[in-house]
Amino acid sequence: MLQVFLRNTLLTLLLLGSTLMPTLVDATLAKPLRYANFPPASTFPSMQMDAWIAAIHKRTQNKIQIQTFPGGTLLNVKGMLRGVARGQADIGCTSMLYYPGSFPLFEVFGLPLGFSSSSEASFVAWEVFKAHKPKELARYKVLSIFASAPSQIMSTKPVKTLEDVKKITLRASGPISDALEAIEGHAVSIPMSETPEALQKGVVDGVCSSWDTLYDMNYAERCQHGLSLNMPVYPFAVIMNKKTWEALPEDVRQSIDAYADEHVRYTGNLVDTSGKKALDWAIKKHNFQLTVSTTAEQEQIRTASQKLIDAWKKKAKDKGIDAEAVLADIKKFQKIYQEQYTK
Ligand code: DTR
Repeated sequence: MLQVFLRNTLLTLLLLGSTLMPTLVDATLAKPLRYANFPPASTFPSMQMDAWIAAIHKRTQNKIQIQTFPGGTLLNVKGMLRGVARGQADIGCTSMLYYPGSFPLFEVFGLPLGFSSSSEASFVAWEVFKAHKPKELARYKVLSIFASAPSQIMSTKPVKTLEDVKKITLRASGPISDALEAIEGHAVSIPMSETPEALQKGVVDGVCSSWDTLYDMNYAERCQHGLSLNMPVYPFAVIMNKKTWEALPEDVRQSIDAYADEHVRYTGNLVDTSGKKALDWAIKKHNFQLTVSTTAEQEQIRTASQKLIDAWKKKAKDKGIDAEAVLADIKKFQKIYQEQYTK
């Protein structure tokens, strides 16, 4: 009798277990993760977000669901870092140069280091992240690091030379504002998401950013003049709340990590292709007047902003960062990139 009872109980438990277990496991995944982004859906930071999600869905057979919030609809630039750390969003994407002092190592990417494309800068920034694991990002799970293409000038007023740059006020951010000031330009630090309003109100005459924004942010409509100066890039980080990361099943975490390198390449390529298309489109559709700076002008910028590299070294060392090692690694990874990806 007792045996029959025990056997039935065991069977019932096993049955219950097999039906309930997946439900319990799935419950942790049933709620979609919230991915916050600051610029509009039409821009590359939001496009890379959609591509990342599609890749992760495919690799995990839709084991996790992710809901997107572009255009600051969940967190804006100001709230992004704290919002992800506190779990208001599970994932967030932002540019590290928007928070002066918060990313002392990654500020190096806003310096004139001679990056020629987003693909190159993104590769190097991601490798530097993996090699140095900077303290400034330790409170998050870092899903990706990439960078914009070199920054150029787009202006409502004619701008053909470095002398013209001195006569206008440009929107930039962090070290890129400093680089403009080093050549006696006037910069106001404003995040990309707030730039259309600043342009519209005439707070700035133009924008210092990469060409993709001519189309994606529709700057070509207002800015009919451009000067290619190949100024520094803006580094980005995609960060995840640590608790969210730790609660994900091991196989999902592995799939996410396994895709990371490929995503950096994907994003670099996306930015470079969008930049070229945007420039062509602006010239054809809006009669965008492009001046290509001379080598002498580019050299002048590099010399003027050399002191910014020295200032960064000092600040970084004060924060315990091995600045020389970081700069040496940047050179090393630039070389690796040139050898592996441009031949
Ligand atoms: N250049 C940085 C980054 C950037 C380039 N394109 C976009 C589009 C949307 C947001 C940021 C960016 C900047 O100017 O902020």
